[in-house]
Amino acid sequence: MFNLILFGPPGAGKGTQAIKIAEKFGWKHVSTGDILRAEVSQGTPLGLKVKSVMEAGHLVSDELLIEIMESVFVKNNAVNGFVLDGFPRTLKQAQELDGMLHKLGHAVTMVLALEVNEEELVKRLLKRAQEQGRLDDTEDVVKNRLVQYHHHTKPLIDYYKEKKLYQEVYGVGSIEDIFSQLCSVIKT
Ligand code: B4P
Repeated sequence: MFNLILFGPPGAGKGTQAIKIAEKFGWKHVSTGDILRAEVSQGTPLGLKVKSVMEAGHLVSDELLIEIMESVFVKNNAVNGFVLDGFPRTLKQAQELDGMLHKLGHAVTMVLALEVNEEELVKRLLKRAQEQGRLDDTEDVVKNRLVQYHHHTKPLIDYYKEKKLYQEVYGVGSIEDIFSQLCSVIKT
């Protein structure tokens, strides 16, 4: 089973590229951001719990994310690959993911990071705010999401570099060009 983590700061294009990769390789796309947003819009108990956290641009607790991912793996035990988009985002989540996959007899296959400068990230997210009105795309919240990324998520680069799983692709340019670069480094 191919377990690809698509990694990068908010706005790097993870969601955009994850959908295309999952379609091309026939893998299951799992976006923890999408899962959480669906809970919020349906007003479930989980959604009510995480709404204000997400709107402030903070990370949802590791415990909740781990619970969500455990159920994703249970429900999708017949797939031949995963594209994980937005998970893991903390060291604790990364360690728990290793444990979950290990129990299933699997492991992370590769971590592909989209490298995008901060000016471009802010530009993209503010554009999306105008187009889609996502509540966590306002200027202050975007800044906070970037702070959270630097503080909690960026350290995962070293974690995966040590495991020799980490690879970077330049994430500025056309969506199609970036997609073909990503595909060229995915060796199935
Ligand atoms: P996510 O939904 O994962 O939000 P994100 O990091 O901003 O990534 P997204 O997928 O939206 O951006 P993308 O780069 O695709 O998370 C939202 C929130 O959920 C978090 O802040 C947190 O609160 C919570 N959460 C989720 N997972 C969590 C976890 N594991 N632990 C704790 N909390 C968690 O796209 C950005 C924009 O750029 C789009 O408009 C796109 O069209 C555009 N774009 C893409 N590629 C482009 C290109 N090449 N050129 C120009 N624009 C491009």
